[in-house]
Amino acid sequence: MLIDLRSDTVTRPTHEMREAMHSTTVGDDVFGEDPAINTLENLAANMFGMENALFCPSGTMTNQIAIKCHTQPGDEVICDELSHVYQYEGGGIAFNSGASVKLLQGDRGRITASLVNTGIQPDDVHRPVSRLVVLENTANRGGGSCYEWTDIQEIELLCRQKGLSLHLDGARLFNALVAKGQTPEDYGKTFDSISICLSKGLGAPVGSLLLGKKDFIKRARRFRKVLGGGMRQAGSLAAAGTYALQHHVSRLKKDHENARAIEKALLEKPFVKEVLPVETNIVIAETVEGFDLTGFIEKMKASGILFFAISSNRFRMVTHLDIDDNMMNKLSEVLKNID
Ligand code: TLP
Repeated sequence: MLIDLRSDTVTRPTHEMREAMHSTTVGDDVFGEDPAINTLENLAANMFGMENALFCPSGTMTNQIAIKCHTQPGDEVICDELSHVYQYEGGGIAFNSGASVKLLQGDRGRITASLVNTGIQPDDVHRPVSRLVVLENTANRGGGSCYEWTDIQEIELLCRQKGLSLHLDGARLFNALVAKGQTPEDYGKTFDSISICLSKGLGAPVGSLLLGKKDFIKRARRFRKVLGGGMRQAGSLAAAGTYALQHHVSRLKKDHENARAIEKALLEKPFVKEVLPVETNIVIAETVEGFDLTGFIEKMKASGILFFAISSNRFRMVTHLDIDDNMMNKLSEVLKNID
């Protein structure tokens, strides 16, 4: 039995999801003629009360297209220093948009209106032009931390006052909605654009959606083509995404329970100094000084348990659809016997 906690991206489509993929009708999406993709885009746009949606191959692409649409070269993007858009998208903000980045030191990947305010550049020819704020919810490197709704509202208000656009990297937004009891409609009313991933906690094999106003998505569709992301008969992938949105949202609470159980088990280990408070499906733990993290990861791997170090003294475990109770029991047994 392999227990793969490296990421929630590793899930494989369930039998029912494969059935949905198999039985769908497809067409050429670059011509706007794939019925399954049109269905998925409409479903997501309606869910969030937003005008339109665009199906893309990845969350990196939806984020990068959004940043491209919101900015001009020389503009500045404001985000937390741990943000995926800055840390893990290959320098795409510079590469694709020619924009610079103002990094803020938030709390576990989350920023506040007052922090954003400190990051806004004065109107001065020497400075880049502050143009866009990007939030990430849940915050991956914050250990799956979630925003309080009031904090988001304050940031939105500031953006409106200062003429900044507001984008959400919602790769794991559904985890946040389930954990916090928030609604997609509230997010749809608040953000100028939202990226959601179908291929993480929701368990689809591929795909992300970019949501926004009609004109915005029209421009986004053009950039998707420029980046080579126009996918033709990709309706089977979209059918998996539709199935995921319809059947895999409420079950995320099970992943959150499993993550909390892992947190509890890790806190009992003397080599664990700290676990970032677990709010959703990501567990990030810090080890005590001098601990052989590489050796620990190797030993766990030998017992069939996979996960990554994210720095010399921190590791990450992510729960998901393919982690069942048997695996959780085995993980707990293995952990008990390891020092
Ligand atoms: N995150 C992956 C890795 O890239 C780190 C993971 O295993 O967690 N936004 C956030 C917050 C993400 O965590 C990710 C993927 C993305 C965007 C990008 O999604 P994809 O992989 O579809 O490009």
